Amino acid sequence: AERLANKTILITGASSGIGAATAREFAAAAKGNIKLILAARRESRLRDLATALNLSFAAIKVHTTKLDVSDAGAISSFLSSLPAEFQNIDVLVNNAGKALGRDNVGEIDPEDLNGMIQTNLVGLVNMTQAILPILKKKDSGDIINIGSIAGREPYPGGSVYCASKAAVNFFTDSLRKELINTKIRVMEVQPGMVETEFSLVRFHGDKDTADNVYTGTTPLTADDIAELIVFAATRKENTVIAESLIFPSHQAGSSHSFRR
Ligand code: NDP
Ligand code: 8X3
Repeated sequence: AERLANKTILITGASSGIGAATAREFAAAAKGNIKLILAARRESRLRDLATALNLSFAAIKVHTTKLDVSDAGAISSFLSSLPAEFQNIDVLVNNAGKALGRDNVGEIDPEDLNGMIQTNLVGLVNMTQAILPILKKKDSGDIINIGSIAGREPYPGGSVYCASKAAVNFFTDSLRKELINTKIRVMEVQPGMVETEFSLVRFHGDKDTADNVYTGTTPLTADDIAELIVFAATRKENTVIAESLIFPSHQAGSSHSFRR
C-alpha cells in the first residue's frame, strides 16, 4: 500500500474485463490512497465503476474520460483536458485492445485488420509517446503493456491479432532498452485465456460462439491478471518484472497445428 500511496494510475480500456479489474485491484492495494484515471470509449461504464470505487474507498480520487486510443487526436486532447491533480501520471497501463474475427488470411475483413492494428499497436504507441514526457521529467514511473500468449505463439485464424501482440512485445522490449539510463520501468504482462468480453468482441457480439471458447475449460478471471499487474507495479524500484506469461492451470500454450 505504501508503494502506491498518492500515485496517479492511468488505465486504458478500464470499462471492462482486465482494465476494470485492474482499477479495483489498485484501489484495494492502495486502500483508496490513490488517483485513478479510467479511460475507454464507453464512458457510462467508467462512471459506474468510479461510483462503486468512491463508495468503497473514502480517500480515492477517480477521473473518468471517454477516450478512443485509436484516435491520435483524441489522445492529445485527453492529456490537455486532464484536471491538474491528475496530470502527474506515475503508472500507465496500456490495456485497451481486442481481437476482431477468427478469419484465415484471404478472408480478413479490412475493418477488423484496421481495428486491431489501430487499437493494439498504434493506440498503444501513441499513448506511450503521450505519457512518456511526464515520466521522463521526473525520471520515474511504470509503463505496463498488456501483451498476450498470442504474441509469442501465433495460431491459425489469429494472424493479425497475434502479429499485433508480437508487435507489442517488440515495442515494449525496445522501449525498455531505450530507457535503460532512466528509472522508468517498462513491463509486459502476457495473459493466456481469460474470461472477459474479449470473445464477445472478437465474434462481433455472437454470444453463443463467444461462450463456446470457454466451454470445458477453467479460464483465468480478469482479477487474476489484475493481481499480477499490481504485483509488478508494487515491486521495489530495483526490480523490473519485465515479462510475465500467465496461464490458467489447464493451459500450456496457444494451439497445435498438424497436417494429418
Ligand atoms: P474486454 O473486451 O473485456 O476489454 C477490452 C477493453 O478495451 C474494454 O474496456 C474496451 O472498452 C477497451 N477498448 C477497446 N477498444 C478501445 C479503443 N479503441 N480505445 C479505448 N479503449 C478500447 O477484454 P479484456 O479485458 O480481455 O482485454 C484487455 C486486454 O487484454 C486486451 O489488450 C486483450 O488483447 C488482452 N488479452 C486478453 C486475453 C483474454 O483471453 N481475455 C488474453 C490475452 C490478452 P470500450 O469498448 O468501452 O472502449
Ligand atoms: C488472447 C488470447 O489465445 O485467445 O490474447 O488469442 S488468445
